[in-house]
Amino acid sequence: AQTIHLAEYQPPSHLIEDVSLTFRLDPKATRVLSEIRFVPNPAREDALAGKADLRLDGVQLKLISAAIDGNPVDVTPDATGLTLPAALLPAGPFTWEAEVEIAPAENTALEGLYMSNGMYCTQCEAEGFRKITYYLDRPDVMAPFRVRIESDLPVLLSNGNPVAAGPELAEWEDPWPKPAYLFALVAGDLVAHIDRFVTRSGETVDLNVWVRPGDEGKCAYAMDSLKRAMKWDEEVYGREYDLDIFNIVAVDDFNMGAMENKGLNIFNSKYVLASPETATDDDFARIEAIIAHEYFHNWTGNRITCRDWFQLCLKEGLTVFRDQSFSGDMRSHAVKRIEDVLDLRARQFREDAGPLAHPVRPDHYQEINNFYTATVYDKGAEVIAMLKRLVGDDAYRKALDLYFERHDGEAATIEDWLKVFEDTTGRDLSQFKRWYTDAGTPHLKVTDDFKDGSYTLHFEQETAPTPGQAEKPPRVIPIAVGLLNPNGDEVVPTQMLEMTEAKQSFSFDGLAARPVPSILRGFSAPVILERETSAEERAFLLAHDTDPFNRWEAGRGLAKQVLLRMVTEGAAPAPGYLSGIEALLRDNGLDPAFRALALRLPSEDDMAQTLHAAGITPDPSRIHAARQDLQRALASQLSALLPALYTEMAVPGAYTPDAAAAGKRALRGAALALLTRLDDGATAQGQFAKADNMTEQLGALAALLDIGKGTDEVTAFETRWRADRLVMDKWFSLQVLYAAPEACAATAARLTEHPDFDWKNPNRFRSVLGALPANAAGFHDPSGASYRLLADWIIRLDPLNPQTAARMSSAFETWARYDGDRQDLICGALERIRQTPGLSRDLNEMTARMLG
Ligand code: B3K
Ligand code: ZN
Repeated sequence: AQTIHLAEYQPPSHLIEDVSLTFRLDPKATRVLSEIRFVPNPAREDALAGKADLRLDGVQLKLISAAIDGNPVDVTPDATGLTLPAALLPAGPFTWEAEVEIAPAENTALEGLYMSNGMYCTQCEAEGFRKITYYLDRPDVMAPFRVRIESDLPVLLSNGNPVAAGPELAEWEDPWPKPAYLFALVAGDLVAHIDRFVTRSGETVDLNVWVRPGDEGKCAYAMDSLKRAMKWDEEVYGREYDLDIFNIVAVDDFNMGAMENKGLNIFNSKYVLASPETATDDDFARIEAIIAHEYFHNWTGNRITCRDWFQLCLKEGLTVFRDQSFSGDMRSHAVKRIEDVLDLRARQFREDAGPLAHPVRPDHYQEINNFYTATVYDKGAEVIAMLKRLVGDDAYRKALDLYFERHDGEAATIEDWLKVFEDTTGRDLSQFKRWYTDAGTPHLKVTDDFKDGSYTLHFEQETAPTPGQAEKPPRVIPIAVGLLNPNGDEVVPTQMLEMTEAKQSFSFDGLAARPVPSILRGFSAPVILERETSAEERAFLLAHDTDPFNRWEAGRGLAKQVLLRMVTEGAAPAPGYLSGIEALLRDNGLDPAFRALALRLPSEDDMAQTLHAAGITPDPSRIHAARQDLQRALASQLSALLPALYTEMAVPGAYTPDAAAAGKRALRGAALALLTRLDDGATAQGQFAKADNMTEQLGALAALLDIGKGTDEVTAFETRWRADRLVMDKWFSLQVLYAAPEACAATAARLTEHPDFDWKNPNRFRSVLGALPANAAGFHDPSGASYRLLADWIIRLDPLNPQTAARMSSAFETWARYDGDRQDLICGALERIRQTPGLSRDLNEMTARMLG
């Protein structure tokens, strides 16, 4: 396959002044009529001189007819598009008209125009529009669109504002120039949950959340989140909405979470539909975050878009950073930060440490869909958070104002983005830019000394080579540091140290005694901190640190130390850790959500990563056993406290999804998981039987499955929820997640035989085959059965849906961590995928990168 390079960027030969599309919808033979006004690009001399061919993208299209300025032209498309030779093109602007035929009902890749439960919908990012008609399908070509939809379906939607409607007809006009990847169309038998929003400047916007009949009762939270996001963007970023109407549509068959199409966001129904009975607290929080994320794209992504797909982090990193700030404002910044860092380490650090490592701004790809990654999204957000820490809040806001003013209506680059910060602050950001161009997670080694009242921290940064990048020059690292007195008081409040050298020291004078340092507060940079820290010092920080992130981090570090010694030396759980956690749990002044996080042990995959980084080959079965032992030790340490905590954290009254109630339920759920190990599941069985919300019902079921019980509850759950697709996804996934290691593959295989295992639905596919790698000991069972099962299913899915198949294959990215037998088994599975005839470009690239 062809590799595309950032360095080879060329402006398009032509620009587009406007686009008019007509859709005659039919499942097997939809006709798409396009009328596109092209002009030679003034930035391309060859085009101005009439010497540039016009190459249009087009994939799986049946060309019916084509004309230029009304004169029929005879062109022969190939597999990826068609070329209009320069000789055929008028000197100035001209109109291209084409009629093509496509078959949405046969589109299983869920890219382009496809059908889901009788409803038509689209997904065009990144390059799906070329499956709809011939076009310059690249983000730097922006145009206003007019769309006419002809269909007998009752609801017909597209981007922008509605301009005409008639029997079996609707017309939409989007005045804001946009790239084709933001195009959307929806047609179906849908009902709306409606509301309105008045913008800061007094414009009324109609808001609709469109769902299948029967789901109307599950839209309120999505709508409420949308209105809060709209208000927040006005208040915090000064950004108002810019159309008369904003539509959100929930679709059951969707490759990812959601899509920010202009004025017509399309969502995986999982991130829209919620009721207390069917959605957990985590579901509610994710809905709030994703609704906000897609809405925020209206400015960061749509009004200002990306010049090319290498700049993906320009919109994604920034929009993730914005949605994280929003959720923090809506809930708790401390808790949100811990959750985000947990996620970053679990997915992005893991990616950065393996064969799929790539820069936040990659410089080459074969299939762009393979680069919607934790690195581009989550590390992309971290880079912006660091930039904000370095320049300060006021300068950040000024830079953003300039960004919106300078680049509105444009397709921009990371260089443009950094330039607005350089222009507003006068800083030189050339070294900072390495965060965008260099892959890998820096390791930050710290030592310290104390002499004559002066305390010095010595830092050393080092980043291991990543694929294609051997040299890693030092980066700018903002290190937030505070110092505590041995009595627990803070002597030096948080300071932002700015490290720019490979080795650098910072001193603090006038101290009466040797302080205890609290380093990298708030996780001020996405690095791996390495410092020899005694268990006593961690316990001290767990008890006294004023920075909530580092307080949590101290407990985390202790837990890892304890687990590590349990795994490698068969040591008993250290009493210092157990009592430290107990003291924290007993502190009623602490947010329950925070306490719940402190009680959560590092995941098995996290421990495997930690062991590997320490030069020890991880054995997933031993990690699993040690983690189970530690849970039991925690349960017995806390045996006096747990029943009280469980009762105290009960939330009286009707369920509400707010952060305070959710935090109490989280702590109650964590207490239940431990209590279940003491009372043989009695409390969990009781909770399961009478829970009036999904958080408590699912929490009880998970607690039971984790101790090898819950058979009756699994059946009862299925009977009750069989008709609810989203709840059944949870049912499928929980059984795989909590299966005993040796039974995991068989459990997953059995579930794939279930009559409701509709493997063509990505949510259902992920609920079983995505849960398999999430059960670390089960996935890495020495028999290799899980590796084989996952590979079988990836091979089966690939011809239908390459995007989802390729994404699932990254479960194998950690093969190099493990022992020789497991390496052979994993690489064997990957090799088998790679050798499959007719493999997609997506999977071909993924397997090649993983196998090297
Ligand atoms: N921009 C979309 C992701 C598109 C993925 C294409 N493979 C959702 C988002 O990040 O908001
Ligand atoms: Zn996004």
